[in-house]
Formats: sequence, structure tokens, C-alpha cells
Amino acid sequence: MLIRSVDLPYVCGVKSVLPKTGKPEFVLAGRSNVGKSSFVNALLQRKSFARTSSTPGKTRTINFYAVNDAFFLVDLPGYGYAKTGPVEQEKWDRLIRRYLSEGEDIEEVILLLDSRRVPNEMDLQMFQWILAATGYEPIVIITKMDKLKRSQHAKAIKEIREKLGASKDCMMIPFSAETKSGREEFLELVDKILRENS
Ligand SMILES: Nc1nc2c(ncn2[C@@H]2O[C@H](COP(=O)(O)OP(=O)(O)OP(=O)(O)O)[C@@H](O)[C@H]2O)c(=O)[nH]1
Ligand SMILES: [Mg+2]
Repeated sequence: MLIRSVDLPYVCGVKSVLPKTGKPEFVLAGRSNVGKSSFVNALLQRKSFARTSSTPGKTRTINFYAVNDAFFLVDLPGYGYAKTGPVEQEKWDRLIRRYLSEGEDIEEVILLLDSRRVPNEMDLQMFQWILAATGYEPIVIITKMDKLKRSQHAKAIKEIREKLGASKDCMMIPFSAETKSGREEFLELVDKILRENS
């Protein structure tokens, strides 16, 4: 897929009314610092269109990136990081849950997991929650693959799959924002989903 245009027409805070985009939305969920915003930049071939940081908790709004006027990538704040304290975190969790359960144009929820980490309780909950809410296992993006040696790749993916209790059909795409590996595979998948819907 060629990226012809990108735009950021909607940015939502806790008090915002969620937009009705009328286009398929591919939502990026995952722990703080897993690489969601870097994933957006790598897909869109922009260095820092989505703001990233080595400190967790960078993204504090729901950002709707319009791509080719055809679909949206939705960058969520990460879970599992409460710099702002439990009250603020709870507001956020509520907004994210509201969006995920009520968002009328959500096409796919994509769960990002760090290749170097065993999924934790929140990751497992998110996986199960997406499965329950949509009836499907999420597409899983395994990030930061460049940080592993080649020889460790297969084992890391197998361990994540086992820990999640994912079926053999659950799609897992190894990805690196550094090398861009996995980028084409993901974009082709988006293309296929969009074609199936048209
Ligand atoms: N080596 C490497 N570093 C990565 C990769 N993806 C992200 N990072 C780094 O990981 C850190 C966090 O990346 P972000 O994209 O900001 O993570 P996020 O999931 O959006 O984090 P929040 O907004 O806090 O939820 C940054 O320092 C990125 O440069 C990757 O594929 N490889
Ligand atoms: Mg982010």
C-alpha cells in the first residue's frame, strides 16, 4: 500500500466527544512504551508525526490519524502507567473502554506487545477483553524485534503466543520501527481488510 496522504483531524482528551469518522478504524492498544506511536510513524513513513518518548506515558490523548482518506490509525494512550495518579488513570481507562466498546467505526483492535517481555496481567486482560468485545482475537504486533538476536525471534514469538493462550490462527506480526520489518505485511493486511469490506 502506498501512503499518499496523512492527517490528524481528531485528538480527544478525557472530556472530548468521540468523533464519528465514518471510515474503518484500526486501533492500537498496548502497554505504555511498547511502541504504538513509533508504529504509526513507521507505517506512515514520518519521523515524528506521532510523538514518541523513551519515558512511558507520552501519548495522553486518543489520536485519529487519517490515511489516504480511506481509513484511520487510532493511537491510544498506553495502559499500565499512572504518572498522573490513580484518579486520572481511571478517567483514562474509562474513556478508552468507552471508545473500544462503543466506537461504531472500529474495524480491528490491534494489540502491541514488546518482543522482549512476557505479557503481563494487563496484556492478558486486554487480549481477553478484545476477544470478548469483538468476538475475535486481536491482531498482535510484536514490537522492537531489532532488539533481539535473529536466533531468539522464533522463541520469543512462541512464548508470547503461549502466554496469551492465543489460537494457532491468531495473527502475530513481528515488527521493528527501526528496520521497518513487518511494515509491508501489516499494510497489506489492512489493504485486504479494506478490500473485503468494499
Ligand atoms: N529499538 C527500537 N525502539 C523502539 C521501537 N519502537 C519504539 N521504540 C522506542 O520505544 C520508546 C517508546 O516508543 P513510543 O512509540 O513512544 O511508545 P508508546 O507505546 O506510544 O508509548 P505511550 O505513548 O507512553 O503509550 C521510544 O524510545 C521509541 O524510540 C522499535 O521497533 N525498536
Ligand atoms: Mg504513544
